[in-house]
Amino acid sequence: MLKVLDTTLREGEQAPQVNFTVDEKIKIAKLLDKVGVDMIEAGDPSVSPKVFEAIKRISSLNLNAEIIAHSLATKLGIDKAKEAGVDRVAILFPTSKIHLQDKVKKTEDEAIKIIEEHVSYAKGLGLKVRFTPEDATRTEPDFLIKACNTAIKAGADRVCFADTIGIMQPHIFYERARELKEKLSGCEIDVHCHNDLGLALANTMAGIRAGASCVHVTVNGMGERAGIPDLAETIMAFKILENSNKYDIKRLTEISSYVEKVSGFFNSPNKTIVGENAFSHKCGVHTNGILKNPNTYELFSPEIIGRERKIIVDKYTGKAAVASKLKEYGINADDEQLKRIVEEIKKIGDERKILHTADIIDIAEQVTGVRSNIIPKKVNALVLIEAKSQVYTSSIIRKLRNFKSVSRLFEITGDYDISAHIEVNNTTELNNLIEELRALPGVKQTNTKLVLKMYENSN
Ligand code: HCA
Ligand code: CU
Repeated sequence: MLKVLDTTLREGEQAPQVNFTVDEKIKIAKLLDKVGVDMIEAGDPSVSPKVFEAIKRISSLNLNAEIIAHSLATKLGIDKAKEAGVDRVAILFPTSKIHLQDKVKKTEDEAIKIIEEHVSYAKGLGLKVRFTPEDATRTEPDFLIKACNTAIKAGADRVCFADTIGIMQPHIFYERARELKEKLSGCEIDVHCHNDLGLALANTMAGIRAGASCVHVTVNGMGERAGIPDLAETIMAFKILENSNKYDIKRLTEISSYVEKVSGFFNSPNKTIVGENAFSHKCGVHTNGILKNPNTYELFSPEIIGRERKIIVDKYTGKAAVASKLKEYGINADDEQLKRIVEEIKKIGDERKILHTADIIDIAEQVTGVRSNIIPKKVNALVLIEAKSQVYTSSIIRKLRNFKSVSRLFEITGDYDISAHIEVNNTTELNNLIEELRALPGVKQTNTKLVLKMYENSN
């Protein structure tokens, strides 16, 4: 059975500027467990006392997932993993010529001895062991097999085929992983693919085809450099392409947002599955199709992961989408009026960038001659935020950028440091959001101004 290993707390925290608190790590581990991931790589306990503490506390939570500590091939590191109470230690030692010669300055024979010694040591402490030959994809195949077999003989029951610098492409990765699977008879293989050329998930899928039984991911794809496959996209690829229904896909957005919020590492709008635009349709040709049958342009329905499809109205939009938007606002327009409304919308789109709901309503009122008493469906507010004196305003800004309902942020002078423009669906949501903003680390106090009317300057 295919397994997912999430390493947000180890590889993910290796992303620039990402540092989780112990409590945040515990919450992430619990959320991952609810998604149903099979293994959680909770960190390398030798990195710092807090990393150690987090691993120890996560190990004691009795989650369903197997808890793993990462470690270099040192007895001290392995002892710490044992002390942290994990189920398994993942021992890392490089095997490629460049890493052996230029980084750790060891010969191949010395490497074999180190691997043998440390895997048996960990096994002797009663830990399950995964061996990761670092830079495996650049390792000469015969030596890779030799190093892995050494680890297996010494007690490792999993080895990880790591594409440490993201150099692979699917057909080559498939062949290499298959060779490994065949020659390491019986041993389970993990794949850990870096995204330096954007091929991490493609290589990962090829690895599965080749017989790997566990794939490494992080929430939002965080990690060193360009990171590794994203948890949500990997699980959805399993579901859609491999028919795997093992994981709770409704929780993918929740965990992605939480990790965005506490890491300050935010997703681009076009990010697969969890990105703001992942289910938006804009061009008239597309929206026309979508409104008739969503399968025309959707691989799967956003509802299955608890998201909503969005129809964007602007100069690319055709009559069908505008008519459906007007219907949403309770506005009636006949065919001729609809044509004129679309023309006006196109004009605005050509003049400036973003078309707001108020613009569409305004145009519809002018064209139909009927004044609609439309109360804006959304609640807008300006939240003024004061930062604690020892905190950088920019670090709060970074966190605020991850709240989907925060549309604009200003650093300001005066009694407050930040002004955040927020748009939510109702006052309950507003209340919840303000509570969340107040609870953000570094925020001293907030002051909220409700927006009654909003005007956009057209020049
Ligand atoms: C690292 C190396 C690693 C290890 C992968 C693994 C890699 O950053 O410490 O243990 O499976 O990419 O080689 O992440
Ligand atoms: Cu890595």
